[in-house]
Amino acid sequence: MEEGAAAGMAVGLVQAIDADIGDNGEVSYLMGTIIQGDSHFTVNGSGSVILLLPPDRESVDIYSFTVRAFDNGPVPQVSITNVTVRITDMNDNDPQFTQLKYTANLVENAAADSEIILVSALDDDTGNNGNILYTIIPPNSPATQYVKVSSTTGKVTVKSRY
Ligand SMILES: [Ca+2]
Ligand SMILES: [Ca+2]
Ligand SMILES: [Ca+2]
Repeated sequence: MEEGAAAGMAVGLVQAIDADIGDNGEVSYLMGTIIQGDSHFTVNGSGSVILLLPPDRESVDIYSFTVRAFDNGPVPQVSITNVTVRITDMNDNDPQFTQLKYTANLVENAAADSEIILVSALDDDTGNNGNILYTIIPPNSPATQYVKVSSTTGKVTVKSRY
């Protein structure tokens, strides 16, 4: 399931089969113990796994817990199963530069492609959601006559000799 899902949502159904008839075969469910993660989920009597709190993948990306199935017989028979919920990423984090401000010195007449500075940003999301591209803004700013930035590495270099 994706992070950002609303609390109260049913994310799955656990079902056990009991071959007995009548009360002896009527199955109910209870939340068991948490193996991994915390109490973001519960299970109702009919076996629906319910989300209690919106998950944050950057905090916890896998939840694992047991669910108990028991019949309605005078001496209930019990069975336990493991449930694992994997949280997939939503793009809910902005990239953050590792410094608020970068300062560089450059000798005059520096050759084209000389490195001026390396800027770097981090993004807590995964995959494309955390993939960072660098660009100079606004794209037509006077600086772009003289400097360029590698969109993938953040390396700022001299575009043409000053
Ligand atoms: Ca998040
Ligand atoms: Ca995320
Ligand atoms: Ca992001």
